Amino acid sequence: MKLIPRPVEYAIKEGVVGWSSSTQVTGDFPKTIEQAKQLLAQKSAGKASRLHFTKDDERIKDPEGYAIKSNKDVIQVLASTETGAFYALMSLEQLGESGEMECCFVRDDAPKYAYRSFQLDCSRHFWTVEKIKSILRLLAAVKMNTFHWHLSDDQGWRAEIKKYPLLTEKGSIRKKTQIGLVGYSRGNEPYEEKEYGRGLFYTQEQMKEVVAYAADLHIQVVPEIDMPGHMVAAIACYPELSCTGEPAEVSSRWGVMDNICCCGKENIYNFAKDVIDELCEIFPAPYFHIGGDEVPKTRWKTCPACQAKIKELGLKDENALQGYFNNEMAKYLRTKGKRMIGWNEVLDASDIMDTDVIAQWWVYRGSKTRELGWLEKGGNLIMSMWGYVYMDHPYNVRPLSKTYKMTAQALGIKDKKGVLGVECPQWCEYIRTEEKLDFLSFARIITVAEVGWTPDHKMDYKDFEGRLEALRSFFESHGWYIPPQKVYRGKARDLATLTYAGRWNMWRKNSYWEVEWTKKHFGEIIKKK
Ligand code: TNX
Repeated sequence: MKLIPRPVEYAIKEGVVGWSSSTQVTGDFPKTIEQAKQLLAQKSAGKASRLHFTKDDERIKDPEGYAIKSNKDVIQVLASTETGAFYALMSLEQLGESGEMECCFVRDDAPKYAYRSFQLDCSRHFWTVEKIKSILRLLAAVKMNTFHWHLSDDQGWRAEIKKYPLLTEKGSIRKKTQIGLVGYSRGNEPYEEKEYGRGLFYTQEQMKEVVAYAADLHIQVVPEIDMPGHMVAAIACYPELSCTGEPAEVSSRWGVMDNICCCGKENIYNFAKDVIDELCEIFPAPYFHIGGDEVPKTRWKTCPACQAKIKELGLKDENALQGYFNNEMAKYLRTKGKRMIGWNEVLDASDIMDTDVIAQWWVYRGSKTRELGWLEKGGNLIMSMWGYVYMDHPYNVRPLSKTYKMTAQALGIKDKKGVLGVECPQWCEYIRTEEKLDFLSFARIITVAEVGWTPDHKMDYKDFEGRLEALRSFFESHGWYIPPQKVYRGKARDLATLTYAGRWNMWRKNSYWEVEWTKKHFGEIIKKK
């Protein structure tokens, strides 16, 4: 079977049916019919056939679900929404690569999770609108429905905000860029001594363009403004956002910064609401990501304004102050019909956190009890564990097979009712070229797509690999290159036997090795095309 993600149920039938520019497209769902026509027009003429879409709410209950049934003359699609019809088209595109396809039966296919997402860090390194669009097209091909856009961080602010023009005039630029990890703990890591980021940001028009392009592919775009930590780029423009108010520079170094926003003063609350106001005009998705990760409380502990706020509100401690900030943001977003998402540090104050806040679980904070307890309380989670899905690490550290194992069960979740879905985040500190971005992202996106769609009992890694290889030429025909099997399989290594330093060392070595490898082999394949 040549299909990723693996459908709930699939059978090959006897005979073949045409899939070419000679295929006639008819039925319900005008938008998908138009897309089908465009897709088929790119193929050469072939055996006559018909692709027919029928709206059937009785049979297809899931709004993203669909069914396909074909014989040698007609491909029949059932769906209840344009999205379901579009996903049928995406399945057919994979099945019908060569101008015809085997007759088949896909019985009532539907996703395991409603939220299937990819995150791209556009702060540390900037990616063009064209690049983002080509990744969105891959997300659609594998039925992912969310693009989480990481638009701000310590090292660069990338979203135009009209009320705060400095954010992109100044906050997008850093003086130099850290290019290696060696010596980091001693503070003598290597840098490229070159300004980065002037003019590298998205205008509001460009963000709207991405949203519209994504919407055509049934993908929602969830913007993230990371707060109150990871905000040095904004603080460099508006120092009054910090506890001390002293001048700061956009960071050139990676990591977790002590200089965070002051949640004792009103400045950050007002700033955040203004930014949310402008972005909500651009992003219609019912979610907004406020980041909330890696917020060291060092400065809050000695900040008179933060301490006074803690007292005034009767809060337990600094974590509770972040909890208060999060709740304020969640409340404001609710007035705009949006639910707030935050990295799972938002649960550091889980006792006071509003339960409609969604926690994106990327790291164990002590134990799992807190996150599991959040689910029991009726809260929602998105599964995004770094040890399974992070894409900035080499395949030798994290083979695709490891990513494939990120099931609710593996994380100790008994009742997955509160699990909204899955996301694979791509962090781009050390990703400076599109080649490396492609090399590290495409194969893992495809893997996570199946993790988010296919029922756990139908998941089988060996079978997945077989389909990935069978679809290699399909993906490559779109420019989505997949590393060779021996690379994405990684080396069979037990990471648990390595020391922490040993792991980092391997990460470093393999990163260098992969960059070289990418240039040599991947670069050549791309050039040939
Ligand atoms: C942790 S994951 C971060 C990011 C880094 C990433 C590097 C998360 C919420 N925060 O700021 O880029 O590790 O892997």
